[in-house]
Amino acid sequence: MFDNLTERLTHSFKNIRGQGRLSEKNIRESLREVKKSLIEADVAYPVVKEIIEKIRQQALGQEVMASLTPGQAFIKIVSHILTQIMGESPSELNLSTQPPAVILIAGLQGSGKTTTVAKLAYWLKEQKSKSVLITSTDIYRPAAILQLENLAQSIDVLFHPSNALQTPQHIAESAIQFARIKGIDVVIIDTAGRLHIDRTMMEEISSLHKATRPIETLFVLDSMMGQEAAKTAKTFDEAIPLTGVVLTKMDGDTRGGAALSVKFTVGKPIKFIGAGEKVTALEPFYPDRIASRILGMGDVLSLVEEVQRHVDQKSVQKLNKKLQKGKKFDLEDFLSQLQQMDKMGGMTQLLDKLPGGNTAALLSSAKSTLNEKVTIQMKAILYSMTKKERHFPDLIQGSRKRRIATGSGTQIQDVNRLLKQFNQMQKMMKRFSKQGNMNKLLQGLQNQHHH
Ligand SMILES: Nc1nc2c(ncn2[C@@H]2O[C@H](COP(=O)(O)OP(=O)(O)OP(=O)(O)O)[C@@H](O)[C@H]2O)c(=O)[nH]1
Ligand SMILES: [Mg+2]
Repeated sequence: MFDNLTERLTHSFKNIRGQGRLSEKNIRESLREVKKSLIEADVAYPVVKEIIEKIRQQALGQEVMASLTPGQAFIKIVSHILTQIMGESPSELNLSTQPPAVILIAGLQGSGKTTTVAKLAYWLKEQKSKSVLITSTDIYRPAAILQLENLAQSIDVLFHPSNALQTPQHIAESAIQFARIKGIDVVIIDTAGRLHIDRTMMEEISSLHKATRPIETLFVLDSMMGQEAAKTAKTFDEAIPLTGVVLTKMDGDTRGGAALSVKFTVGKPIKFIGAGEKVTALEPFYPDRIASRILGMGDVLSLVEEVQRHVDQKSVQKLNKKLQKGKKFDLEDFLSQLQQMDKMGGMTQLLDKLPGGNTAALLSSAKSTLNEKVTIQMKAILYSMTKKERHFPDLIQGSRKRRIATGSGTQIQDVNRLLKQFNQMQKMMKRFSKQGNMNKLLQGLQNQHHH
């Protein structure tokens, strides 16, 4: 996410020289670079102009505090402006209405609507403890209704059945009625996608909107469409009043233009971002956090939250205690770490959020080795060991190695590689345990972020 933009921007800050004040002269080159990076990131041109103008206004004559370099002072301003352009404060989902609160999901074909319906239902159920009913009005694409039904089953939320002979309006109305009778908190309505915005599509969604009176009408946008995406949302908003945007496929978008363009172009806030195919890959959109992510400062807040949400605190404490007693981190602990990472929805997603600097460099080398396929292989190898071997890794030699490789369907080299990575990790753990514990590590990251 944002990789290219981050790299370019970080580079542009390095050029600011001099002391004391930011002046036209010492920011000129950087401003030009910022502008170029934004254009390359596919940010819509009017948005680029606005951002640059605002940065210039704020930067000129700005006193640089003694503890900061001019480059840092400039970053702070850029971060502030990027936050502003994406929406001053985070826009929460509004559900305050007589239940059921209806959420209508709209968007072009393949943008990720159906996936988003499931992600949102799961998020509401898990994070907001809401009862949720989902239903599909996509009577056009074969198997569209079944797709949502399967998703509903996988996340264990209620599904209101429908079929291709019913009208979208009828489906939606009966789902809402059912939810009202059963006292269900939220109804999410999936709709059919179209290749282009056309009259029929607009008329259908507009009458669906009138009939269901949703409190939230969310437009699902594929972020890989870049600034083109923002334009579609604008057209759509003219037909039915949108309350917000969900930006999907952020995991595949390295440019980041859509995130910066939507609010300014459409006038509607981004409420969520989707970054992956799994149902857990949805997060509320926090402009300030995204701005710092864009600027390579990482997103420590989301990281801490995510860690708290998913990491089994008990097992972390157990490991801390063990390490503090001077005991060694063994392969059994390694396995339980890998299992934890699974819960966190994959290593890569997590590492994306870490701030720059040494820690990030260290971890990004872990990132290249720890992609999900490798993790699966590692687990297979670990499961093929006996518990005793996991506790006493030194036992793993010659014939044992061969047995483990065969048992896990891997090669001896793979087993060796895992043992080598484990040794490195063991060293890292030793360092952490000397400093204190995992929480201290996180605190350290947080302080780094605030400075
Ligand atoms: N990588 C990634 N893929 C996603 C994301 N959201 C959705 N997808 C994928 O995009 C494809 C289309 O998703 P759907 O949810 O079926 O899209 P849709 O808008 O309902 O499509 P139609 O109903 O045909 O208009 C699927 O393969 C999804 O797995 C995301 O955030 N990241
Ligand atoms: Mg769909």
